[in-house]
Order: sequence, then structure tokens, then C-alpha cells
Amino acid sequence: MRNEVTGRANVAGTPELERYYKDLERYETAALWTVANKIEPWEPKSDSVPVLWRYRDLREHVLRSIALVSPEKAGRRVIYLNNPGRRDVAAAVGWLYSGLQVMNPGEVASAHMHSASALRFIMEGEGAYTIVDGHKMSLSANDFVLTPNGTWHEHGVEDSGSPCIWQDGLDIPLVNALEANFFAVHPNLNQAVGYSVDDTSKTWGHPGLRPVNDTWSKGYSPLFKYEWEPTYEALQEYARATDGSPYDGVVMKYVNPITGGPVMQTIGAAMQMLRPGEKTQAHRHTGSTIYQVAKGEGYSIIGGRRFDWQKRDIFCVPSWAWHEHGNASETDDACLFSFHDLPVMDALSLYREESYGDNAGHQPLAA
Ligand code: GTQ
Repeated sequence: MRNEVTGRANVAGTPELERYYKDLERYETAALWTVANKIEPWEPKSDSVPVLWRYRDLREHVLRSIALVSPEKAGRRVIYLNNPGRRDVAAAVGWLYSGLQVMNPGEVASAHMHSASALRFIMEGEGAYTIVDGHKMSLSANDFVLTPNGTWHEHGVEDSGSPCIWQDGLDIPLVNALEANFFAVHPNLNQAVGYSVDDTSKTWGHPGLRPVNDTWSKGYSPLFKYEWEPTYEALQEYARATDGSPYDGVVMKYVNPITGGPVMQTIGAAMQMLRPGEKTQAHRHTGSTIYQVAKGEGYSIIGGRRFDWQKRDIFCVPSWAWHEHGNASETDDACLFSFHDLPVMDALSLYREESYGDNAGHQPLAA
């Protein structure tokens, strides 16, 4: 890949060079100038493509898996989101994995742990629970739950519940790319519950308050569950005090109550509200994001393509892709849950952001 710009690799091929390249191959080497322009692009080039996964298309196929495989045999009964540009690493976008997990009442998956960090966002059903290092959490629609790296965790649905579906989000592709992924099955297959149900919410879920004498020093939030009602209430209150972000509307991030930083070291998450009729401005930034529509309907324009979404649809924004969002309703708000790898971008000083208009060369498609 040659490039005419001074300072970029621009070597014309000759028979002699071709012979030279062949010789280098024999010693497991190659000439940088044959690949330099590809491996050092002017700006990030994502292999991921924007995708909208429509829940009304997917739901019945997710439910079909209940009759086809047991959680015992499958380990976890999950249909994962397979980005056409990232099938080789089972990523939904960039270095993030996501899937829809389904469980029937009375089912429980075996407890396990892995180096990847994980989260759940509950989509439908009654009676779902997750146990994380002995902390049991009851889960309802739009609740957001952490199962941080290195914690034992298992999921199930109470006998009295209904079929439950939730979205899993993990950094499996990232941790695999870093060649640092371990996995273990719990020696007893299931964990004992060591605390009162929802104890992390009772302990850490009070804004502005924190227990005296806490000794938490782990790299992830001690609050494992972020419930929908207080989250939605917080957004509505905040909307009365802010004009919101020009790119995201009224947006709040889920945080580690101790540090105020992201909930986990590699994955951050947010909930945003688009007010009735709100249309945001386009921007782009490094880092990959996966959205789930928690409420309402609208559209997003991602990399020049328009995606119309409804409640429970999932879509992704690849790194450095222009994106903007719109609420289709003039009367109701719309809420988007999202998770992303921005903590990694921040930690490595790789975060970069650009608003449309700062760069006249790239115009997003009009709605
Ligand atoms: O439940 O921890 O969708 O390890 C994929 C891998 C869920 C889990 C997934 C996992 C999990």
C-alpha cells in the first residue's frame, strides 16, 4: 500500500525487491515499508460495521434455544451478537462481546469465573437472579448488574418466575487479544449465598452516603446492581437542571461509588435520556459502544447510515464512527443504556473526540 504523502511509505516494487522480500520471509521477517501505511493508518479504521439487532426479529430465535439446549450442557445458554467484520473474534463491536442469555424458571447455570469483566442488562421476565462472590441479586427489567473480572458468578431464575432474557456484555475479545484470559468452573458448581439478598445495594446504593469503616479496595465497584427506577428518576431530575450534552442528551454514567470512576476497569456504562423530539449533534470518538434501547423509540445515524430503533433493540457504534441520535416521539422520552471500552481508552491515553463541524470533510447523512 503506497502513499504519495512525504513521510509515508512509497516504495515502487522491482523484481529485485520481490526477491528480497521472499528471502526475508524465510527468516520470519518482512520489510516495514510494505505494511507501514496499513498498520499505521492516519486515523482509526474499525473493522466493525454499525449493526442494529432488532429484538422483534431475534426474540423468538433466542427463546427457541430453551428447547434445544440445557444450561448445564451449554454452560451458558446465549445467542451472541456477531459483527460481520469481527466474526473471527466473536465481537459485537471492536473488542467487546455481547449476547442474549435466556433461562427458564427453575434453571440455574453453573458458577464460574474468568479474567474477562462482564455485565448484564435485564430485558424481560420475572425472577432472574445473579450471584456474584456470594452476593445474590434479584433482577428486574432495565436493571444493570456487574459480574467483575475474577468474581465467581452464576445466573438463574426462581421456580416462581417466568422465562427471562438479558443482555450480557463482556470484554472477552479484548482480554483474548491481550492473551490474558483464564476461566474456571466453581468446584461445587454452585456458590453458597453469604449475604442478605441485594446487600450491595443496601450498603452502597445511597447517593452521597457511604458506610463508615469500609475496606473495599478492588478495582471494580462494590455496588453490583444499579436498579432502573432510581436511574430513571435521576435522569428526570437531572433533566430539570441541565440542557444536556449536545451529543447525548441527558446522560449519566454508572460509577463506582468509592472512586466516582467507571464501574469496572475495562468497561464503563451509561444511561441517557433523549427528551421528546430531541435530536443530537454528530460526534465521533475512539472506543466502541453497544447500546440497548431501554425505553421509547427513535433512530441513530451511524457512519452515515440510519438505524430506526424500538425498545429492546441493540445497536453498536464502532470506534471513530460519526453518530447522532434522535427521539422519534414528540411526547415521550427515550432512554438508551450503553456500555463501552472508554475506561481502557482513558487509562491508555487513547481517547480522542471530534464533533461534527470541527471537520468539514466528513458530513454525516441527514436524517
Ligand atoms: O455468564 O459469564 O454471554 O462467561 C458469555 C461468556 C456470558 C457469563 C456470556 C460468559 C458469560
